Amino acid sequence: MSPETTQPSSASVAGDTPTYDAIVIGAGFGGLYALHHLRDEMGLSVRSFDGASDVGGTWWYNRYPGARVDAPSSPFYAYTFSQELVDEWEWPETQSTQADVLAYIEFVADRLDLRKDIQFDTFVTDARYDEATQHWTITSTDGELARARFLVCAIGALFVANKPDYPGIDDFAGAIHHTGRWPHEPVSFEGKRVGVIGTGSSGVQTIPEIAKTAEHVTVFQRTPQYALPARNRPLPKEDLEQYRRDWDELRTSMRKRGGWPFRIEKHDPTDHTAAERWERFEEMWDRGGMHLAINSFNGVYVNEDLNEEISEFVRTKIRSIVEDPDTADKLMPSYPFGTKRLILDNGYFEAYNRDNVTLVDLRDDPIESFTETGVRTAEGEHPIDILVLATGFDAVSGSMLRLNPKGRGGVPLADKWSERFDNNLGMTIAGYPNLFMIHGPGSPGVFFTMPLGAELQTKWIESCIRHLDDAGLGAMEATEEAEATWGEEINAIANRTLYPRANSWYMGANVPGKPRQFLGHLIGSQYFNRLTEVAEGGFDGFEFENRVS
Ligand code: N01
Repeated sequence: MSPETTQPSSASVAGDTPTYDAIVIGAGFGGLYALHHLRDEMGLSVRSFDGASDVGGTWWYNRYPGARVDAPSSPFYAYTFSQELVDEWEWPETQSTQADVLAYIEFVADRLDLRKDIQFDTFVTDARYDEATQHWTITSTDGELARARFLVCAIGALFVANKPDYPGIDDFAGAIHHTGRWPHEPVSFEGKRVGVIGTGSSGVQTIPEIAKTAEHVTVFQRTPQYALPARNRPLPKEDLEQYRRDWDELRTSMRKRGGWPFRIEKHDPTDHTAAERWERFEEMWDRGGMHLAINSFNGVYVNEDLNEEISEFVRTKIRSIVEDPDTADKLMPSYPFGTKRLILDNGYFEAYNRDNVTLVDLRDDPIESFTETGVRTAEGEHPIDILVLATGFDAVSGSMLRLNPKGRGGVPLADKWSERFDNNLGMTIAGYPNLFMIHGPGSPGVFFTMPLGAELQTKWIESCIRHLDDAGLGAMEATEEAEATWGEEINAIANRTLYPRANSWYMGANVPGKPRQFLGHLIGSQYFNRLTEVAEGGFDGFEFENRVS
């Protein structure tokens, strides 16, 4: 599909720079909803920009073989605001593929006529706030793009690729593909020796797919992972019809239950013997998806003993699937279950039973360097033709730091965030008036269903804009005191759980030198109630400025 770039319809011009009420950066789930809502529901002039050639955001970039939503998704990993969209889209499987999610996003863009207000192939490299005019100006490498009163950064929680800098990696003569920047033309693994570094969600999804055609796959694993069987299956038509009929109610449940509509079956572990608990683990494993984590027993993420029991249960499962005991040993995870992103697998552990898949445990046999033709580890050479980097992202804060907006006094965000990602409500930053983040640090982001989270955050942006306009005000920004309190709240919630025990990207631990700070709000329902309370209570924790013009 070729992207459309039209001239904006309702902008004014200051000097040579088109000026809007709002600029949205990003045309993924978050940015598209923000464009629709601010433009169509609020009547604002809005211009969107995206570095990609079409809509989709994460789903435009992450097109590696095997890419799927890492949750049982259909039809809930989608927009919830429109019954028409729910009625018109057919989801074929319970765990949607990347291609299906992207097709859905393209359908929504068509249906809401969004592309006419998006400038594609335009990577925004800078954003500056002008205190005198209370406007943001954004630029690309080609020069000034636009100005607006409000800047919405929907630039992706998982966007900035994390690339390892092993000695000699640039000397490797074969193709290198990062899962988060996968080529749009097909990549053939037929007859190729493939090295895969990384065994997070992306690696676990792609390794079994690549192994189907490659001559050989060598997996370089730094940390073994818990992965649960996805049990993906066709979504029965009658289930989809039922969801459509119950949509209003389901949507309300999603809002209250962490983004998914299903009631959690609350079992107290102390009401059961160890044998009964094990039996229930088996039942949840057979059901597949996230059931083991969310429906087995209360307290999986806080109760160390229960967590160790589930951890051992999954280790037992891995041992029962992987035939070679030495390989199985290397695959044994040791951190608390669920404290790195839980992974849904479609044949990952089984892939190690193939003759053409080898596992290198980097804890015992670290990578020393790359050569033109392969990887040299402590124990020897691994010749490869193609290198796949499934090494993740500088998550959540990375894309804001790459944009590095300049706020009051021209202060770059990178200065403010050099040691902590201070912000208020995961959406606003002291010193950066009228700038809003979707899925920023300290918001539920990946811990909630992201399309619904973006809808609810955008509704809050609406209440901010209405508050300003109703009172004749020009700008609002978080106070530093509110940021400090918010940071303490986020940490307090995380510290009540086992999450901080793992070296995860949730903690910023995957990127060398990144401040160690829990990056999300773990209780989505509480978070969104809080947004409503702040708006209805007159925006405690914010400062306001009169409008200058
Ligand atoms: O990235 P990851 P991902 N040398 O950071 C390893 C979402 N997602 O792309 O664990 C060697 O999880 C790293 O090792 P370690 C999902 O939320 C969504 O897989 O840090 N190895 C790890 O094994 C997910 O959580 C969908 O020790 C290195 C791997 O690379 C998030 O994206 C689909 C290394 C990175 O795992 C990120 O997943 C897929 C190095 N220098 C993903 N650096 C959906 O469908 C890193 N690693 C929505």
